[in-house]
Amino acid sequence: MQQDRTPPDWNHWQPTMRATLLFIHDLDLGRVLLIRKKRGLGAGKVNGPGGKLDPGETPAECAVRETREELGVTALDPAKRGELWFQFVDGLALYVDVFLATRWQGEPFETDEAAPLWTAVDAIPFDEMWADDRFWLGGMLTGEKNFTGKFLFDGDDMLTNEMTWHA
Ligand code: 6OG
Repeated sequence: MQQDRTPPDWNHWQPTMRATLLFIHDLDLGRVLLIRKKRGLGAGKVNGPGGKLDPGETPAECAVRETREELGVTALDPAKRGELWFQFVDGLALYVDVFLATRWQGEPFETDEAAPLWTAVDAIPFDEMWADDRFWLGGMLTGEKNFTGKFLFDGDDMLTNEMTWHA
């Protein structure tokens, strides 16, 4: 278990928890569906919908389920675009699969977990988001490449970052 502020040896890194994020990109209107998260890890922040994997479900199933639970919207074409490796100095090692969808059913509504925020792609409120998001969210929405991001966090503070983009 990691207890210090030196970056982990990513070659031998093992997650202790798996989760997902899903971003619905409305290509017609140039907007992305974000949330203001009301509870769980990152409560109060703006993020995409998502959450922890349930036993037996695939990451894509988790991403669709969480988006439906949090916003009442069903993503129809989720495609994996990236993965995020988060080591927290308190020991949490969180692996997150990131999905992008461009087709969906339903109008988002507020739930106990989240409030929907349709946001112009050129006006994403990075100051209200986890610090890693500015390293990959814009690039994912405006480019074709997939990404891997590896980050060391102390609570809300990002201590190190490593980004790779690949075809
Ligand atoms: P629940 O507590 O909702 O699952 N998450 C992060 N997302 C970003 N963009 N950056 C981080 O930096 C994050 N740490 C966690 C992944 C946790 C949710 O919070 C996201 C999941 O969707 C450290 O079950």
